[in-house]
Amino acid sequence: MAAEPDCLLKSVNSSASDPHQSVKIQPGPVKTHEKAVTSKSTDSARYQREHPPGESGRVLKPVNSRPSCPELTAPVKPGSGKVQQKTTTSSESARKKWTLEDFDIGRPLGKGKFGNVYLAREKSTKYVVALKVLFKSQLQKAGVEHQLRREIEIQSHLSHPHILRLFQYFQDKTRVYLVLEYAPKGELYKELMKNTRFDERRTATYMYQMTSALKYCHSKKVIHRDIKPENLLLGLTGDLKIADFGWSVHAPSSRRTTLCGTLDYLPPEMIEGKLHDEKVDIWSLGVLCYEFLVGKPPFEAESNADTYRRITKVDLQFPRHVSEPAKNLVSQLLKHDPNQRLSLDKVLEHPWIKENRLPSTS
Ligand code: AK6
Repeated sequence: MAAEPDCLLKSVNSSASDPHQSVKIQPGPVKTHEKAVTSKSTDSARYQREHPPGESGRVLKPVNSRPSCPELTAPVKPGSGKVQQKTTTSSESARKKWTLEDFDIGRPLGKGKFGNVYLAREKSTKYVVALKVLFKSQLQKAGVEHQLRREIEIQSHLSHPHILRLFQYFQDKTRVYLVLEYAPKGELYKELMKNTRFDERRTATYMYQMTSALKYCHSKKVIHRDIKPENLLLGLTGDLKIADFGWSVHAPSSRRTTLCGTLDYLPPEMIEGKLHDEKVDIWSLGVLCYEFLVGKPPFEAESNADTYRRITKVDLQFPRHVSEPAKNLVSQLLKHDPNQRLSLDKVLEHPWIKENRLPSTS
């Protein structure tokens, strides 16, 4: 288990040389762990393009690339000893903290409530990332420091080809920086708007990728990923990446349905104030599949009250163009009783998914 990054944000009102401000550099090559996840990782391909063999020096590395190695996810306090990697090239590299100086900053990728996301490149490795800049004052005002800490803690335990990586975080006096995986093909909801809806092959492919990512999350006891289209990004090969917290990237007005988007994806048990578990994600998966196929979520209505009503009644209707096998899958996901919903394993094995999904590109 990684330590909670509890030193985060503490230096808001203290000096810039807060001794607890601690972010570490990972020495050694980054590509080794990519292969464990996927044989054709785009990150690893990019790494190889940008890091000729034999190049040494510090390399940006996922905080979560080694679940068995808690030191890699825990902040390192100055003076707490040397970094454990045998590949350490110098004590300087082991001690080096990330700062803004380590990055060339490029174009903005998105605006958010607490700050913006920029394309950025780590200077020494030329590794391209998305750098999210959050203002401590705004985080404090909104009372979300704890939420951010929790998100970082969760994220540090996740490593999956269809979940956006959090590589590192660091901070200065006024800001917190999240070093995130860059998803070159951008936001999925824009693709959906451009295309109105996706065909069954594309939908089945996304559904397979979502399901495998959710299965991974559930195996780590992480539930309720906010899986509406706004929170999904596309990698270099068009593969899907769950990039939660879309709300803090996009302005609320970036999409008409954003304000009621959370309602559209809520399962009956949450609306009805009942206890809920990981099966809420299976419901959301059904809503997502419908929205991909149809172009709008299944229970959309004029008012929130009407949406709630339609959800609790599971008032589900399909346009004629949706095939029977696709309807079969969505109907089995959108069951009022959480225990009646198809398991994630059965989603992966569903005939419509198996027949329509395109081979993995990630
Ligand atoms: C954008 C792109 C990449 C990257 C793991 C903030 C928070 C209070 C995240 C976050 C982890 C944490 C947070 C956000 C994300 C994103 C897009 C997604 O802000 N947490 C305040 C509490 C919690 O990911 N993820 O923000 S940022 C990115 C684009 C745009 C085009 N391509 N690739």
